[in-house]
Amino acid sequence: MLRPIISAMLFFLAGGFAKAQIVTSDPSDKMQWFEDAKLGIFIHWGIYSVDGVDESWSFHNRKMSYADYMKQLNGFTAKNYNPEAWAQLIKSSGARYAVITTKHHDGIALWDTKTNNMSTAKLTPARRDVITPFFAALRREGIKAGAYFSLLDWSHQDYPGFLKDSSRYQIKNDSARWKRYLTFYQTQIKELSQQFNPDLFWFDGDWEHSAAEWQAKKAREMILAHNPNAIINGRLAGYGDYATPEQNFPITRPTLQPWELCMTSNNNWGYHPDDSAYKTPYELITIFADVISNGGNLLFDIGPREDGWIPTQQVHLLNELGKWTQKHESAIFGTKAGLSPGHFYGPSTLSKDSNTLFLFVPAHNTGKLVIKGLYNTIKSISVIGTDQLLTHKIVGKISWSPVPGLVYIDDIPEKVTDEYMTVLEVKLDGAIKLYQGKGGLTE
Ligand code: JFZ
Repeated sequence: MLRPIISAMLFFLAGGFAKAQIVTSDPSDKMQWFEDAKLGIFIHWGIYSVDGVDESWSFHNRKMSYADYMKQLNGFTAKNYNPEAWAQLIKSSGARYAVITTKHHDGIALWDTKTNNMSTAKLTPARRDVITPFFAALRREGIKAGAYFSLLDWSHQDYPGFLKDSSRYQIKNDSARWKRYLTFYQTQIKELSQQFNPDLFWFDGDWEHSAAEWQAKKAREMILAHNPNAIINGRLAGYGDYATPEQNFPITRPTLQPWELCMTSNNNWGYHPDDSAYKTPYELITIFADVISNGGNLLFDIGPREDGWIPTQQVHLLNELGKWTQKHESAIFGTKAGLSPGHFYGPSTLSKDSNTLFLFVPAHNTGKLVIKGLYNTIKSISVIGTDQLLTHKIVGKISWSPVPGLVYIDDIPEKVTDEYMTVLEVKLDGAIKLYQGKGGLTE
């Protein structure tokens, strides 16, 4: 996916796996806030929240007619929209950034674009740009503000794609028409840059064309010319700054760092009142722990209703997540990827200096926790959010062998376990040193 970037990358080892650095004029530390942030909130808001249908895909997939889909314009009111309350909810979840759909594949902009009249400002009863007040509220709360933008626009007359298995035209047969589309979308990106100066551009919909067709390199350069610190996600046809698996949790640790998993709260991105398949707070928190254990960020999605109301289950998820992230702040934010399963069967993170190891244990875990292959001496083990200390025992250490013994940690008393995940802080005598041999004398 990030192939053009990969070929232009320097690889160096950081914390045991490859870290990608793009050779451009980007400030070298521009990714730092993102890597430390760990948690972002994704917002899918658009006219699809009027009838609660699939965002853009419902007409594209011919589940409903384009005309019926567009009738939703008349129902988008934003009448209870409270951007400050949204920002506070996001803040209370512990998230350090938010990404909102400024325009989905349906082509309806949520800001007052000058390129056409396809916007909430021009065609809906809301009659306004809903992005400006949200970005302002995020920034008041100290939250980084990201703009989701769909490169493809199924509503635009100069865009080749429209309904599934059909197209308006072929680029090769009408390059002038495609040129007009490129100018259109790039003008919209310029508007976003100039009006909102997003900390993060989250592109989507690149799959319908190649990097060359999209002029992806040019789009990247345009953004960075305006703000060299802007971060671009991995869906600009290879010209992004980080990788984005979606929904599907990677089984092996992504080699390309940083990375971000975006994930729905039920099984839909946008408001879908018929979808009650919500993740539980326990599922959300264990998934989040798994993501940060592997060095990634979680971009967790909510889908507000047309009036700006956020479904109760989503508010509940964010509140529960917030209680947990606040209690375990030191184990989450500003940490780096933890141990591989060979060393510990569960999620873990490491402090930046590698002197502290954080072990994440599912609620009401029974049975002994074991760390394998740890050379360091443990100074202390404590249960975060409590004053409980735990003892440990070194098992199977032969004095003349280089192989470290196994660390068996004492049971966590039930009374100090967390409802979702208990986190242990393991203080080491220095930077972590791991044995990764096969157990033999010479390895
Ligand atoms: C896209 C959109 O089509 C969808 O509506 C939503 O906005 C989501 C966040 O992004 O869907 C995708 C994009 C990329 C992949 C899968 C679905 N992918 O890379 O596998």
